[in-house]
Amino acid sequence: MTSEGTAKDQQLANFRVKADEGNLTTDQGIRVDDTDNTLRPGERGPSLLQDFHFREKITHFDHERIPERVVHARGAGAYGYFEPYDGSLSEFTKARFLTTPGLRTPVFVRFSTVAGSRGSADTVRDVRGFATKFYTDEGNFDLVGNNMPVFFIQDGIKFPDFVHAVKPEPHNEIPQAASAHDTLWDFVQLQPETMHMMMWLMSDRAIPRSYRMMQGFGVHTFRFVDAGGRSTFVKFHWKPKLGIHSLVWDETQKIAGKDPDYNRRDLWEAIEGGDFPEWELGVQLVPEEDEHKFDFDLLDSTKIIPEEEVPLRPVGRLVLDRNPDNFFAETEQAAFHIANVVPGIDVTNDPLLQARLFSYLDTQLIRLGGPNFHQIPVNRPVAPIANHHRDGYHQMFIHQGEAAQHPSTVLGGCPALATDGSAYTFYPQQVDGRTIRKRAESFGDHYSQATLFWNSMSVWEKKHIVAAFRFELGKVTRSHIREGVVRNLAHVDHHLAVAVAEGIGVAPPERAEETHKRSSPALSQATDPVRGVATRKIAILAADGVDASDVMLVTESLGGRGAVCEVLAARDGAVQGAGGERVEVAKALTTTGSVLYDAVYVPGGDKSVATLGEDGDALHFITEAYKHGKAVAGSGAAAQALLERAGVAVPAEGVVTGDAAASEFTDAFTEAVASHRHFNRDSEHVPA
Ligand code: HDD
Repeated sequence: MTSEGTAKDQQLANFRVKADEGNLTTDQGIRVDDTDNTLRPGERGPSLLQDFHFREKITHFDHERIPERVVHARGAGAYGYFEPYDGSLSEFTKARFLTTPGLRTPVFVRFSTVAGSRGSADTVRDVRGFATKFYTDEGNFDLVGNNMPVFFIQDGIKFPDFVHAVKPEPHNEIPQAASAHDTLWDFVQLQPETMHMMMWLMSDRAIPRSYRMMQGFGVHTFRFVDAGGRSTFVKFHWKPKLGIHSLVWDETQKIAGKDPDYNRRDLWEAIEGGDFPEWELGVQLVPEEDEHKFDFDLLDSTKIIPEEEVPLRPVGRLVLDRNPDNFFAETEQAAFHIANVVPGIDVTNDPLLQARLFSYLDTQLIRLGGPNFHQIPVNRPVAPIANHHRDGYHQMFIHQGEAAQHPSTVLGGCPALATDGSAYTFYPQQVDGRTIRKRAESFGDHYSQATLFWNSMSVWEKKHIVAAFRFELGKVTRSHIREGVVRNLAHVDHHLAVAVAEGIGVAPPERAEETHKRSSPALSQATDPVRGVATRKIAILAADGVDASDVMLVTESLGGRGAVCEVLAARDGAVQGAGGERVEVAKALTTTGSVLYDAVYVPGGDKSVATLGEDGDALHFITEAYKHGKAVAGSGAAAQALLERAGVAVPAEGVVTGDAAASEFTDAFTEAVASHRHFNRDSEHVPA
């Protein structure tokens, strides 16, 4: 993609190095005429130490890796911009990038999984990171959030324990990128504060269909500060324009093998194709004086503020419109830090947040090899930098001047302190108390919001959650850990605890505990009103003799509404239509799978349908798509019979049959795809 010409793009342009021009040289600029043979005395002699090109090439290669992130190692990033809708937020914050209508602030966003190594699969059950660096004209603001609004622990001092628990076990480094093992669940049973987050992790939120289809949350309560110094508590939310959609657990495990880069590829291809992903930023605002009006503590990151209690206020939009030029230089070297705040935004006493204020800078120092990582192009602010920080590993700036200190007459008092009100000032919070290691009592309720989440789920969401608990705990080898988790679940919901216990060979809790009946509809993916076929992938199964006009009608109709239609056949190349037409094949069936598509269509053409009926890959493709709740369509009697042979119920929700030339058919198929999945149509087929 071409750059949008933001200040950040102009800055980055100075660092781009073209790989497709000039002569091959060493790092010293000396031209090289042979990079395939080491220097040696005689054709069969030993390699010589004086071969500087060979030594330099190998040395550089040996040093190519940097330590991967200790968490969130696996990720994908993109550039774009943020634009506020209007200036109305200036009542609460003086942050210019949030309050200047029409001001486009360049951003870099990195999405990630948490537990897996850098080379692990994208579609594992995990939290997703959603980290945004705003290159504002007042300095960088990093909103380092996740796709879930709460966290596992309340105090950051527990973070190493939690991460050690979820990472592969230390003796054999198994399992990779998976929470289904003893140490994680042992931590969970012993730390009931994890329960709310575990509900989110066992829900479909942990297996997003796409980074473009997931929410983001700042998680903590932050502060806004207005021009007059008044503070308001704020929670940040990102809502995806394409709706909040997830995969199916069975599907994710198969995708992990068929396309481990599934989410990364999806983001890359959408941006390359001009389908720029978009989110709306919303905020929940709580006046300072209302701090204690909730039945939970605003400083407790294991709690949400239900949207029904404090509605979301839309602020602006985030658009990602450019892929990085180089993964390592940009995405891998991107360094986020929760302490990167700009005037108008401040932190709170949330003990999880406070720990993060230390951890992120510390981790970048080891990961990026010294204190000058802010000079790496992706991390550089577009706001000017001027200070007396000097030297250090990888210093890229050539600082001029005969002094590096403040105060200094040699430098004439420069750089000058900002005394005109433009400097960052901390909110003058009153702090008083005795030094103590103690959690506030207001952090003591670990179950009510886990129950709230459970109560808010639709039937199919509840089924998926039960199935997830059963899967995860089914892999736990120690029975006392399984029992401990069920005991915790009994405080969340009796039916949930019983359903999980029954699946994992644990005695179900006998007595139902008293739990509340409140719910928050905004928590359910089933109530998400956003629907659409844009960028959805539709597989068209074909063989020689296919009705080419069916293929064309569906491709034009759904393609015209933004879907991506691909013809799949036994072999790559092309198939011949019933009328002799050439129908291009996008992929051979053996190189792909139903799990990589959102819907499947079988066009008419008796010979084509008969051939597909003989093809195990094609039949499996249809059966599996149906099992995963996807839209399935067929044109003509033969195609309908083929669907039925593959186990598809006709009629059923999300199953469309009929004449491709009829607008009712394409409209119904469009509607079925737009609904994302059809989990209600046949519970026997739904993996629950
Ligand atoms: Fe963290 C990375 C999000 C708690 C310590 N974290 C990291 C990233 C995200 C988050 C999205 C990846 C950024 C990127 O793409 O480079 N972390 C969160 C959220 C948390 C949270 C939403 C809770 C609300 N994190 C948290 C705690 C600690 C850390 C409590 C330590 C006390 N996180 C780190 C880290 C990482 C990191 C070790 C690893 C790599 C990095 O920072 O740059 O410093």
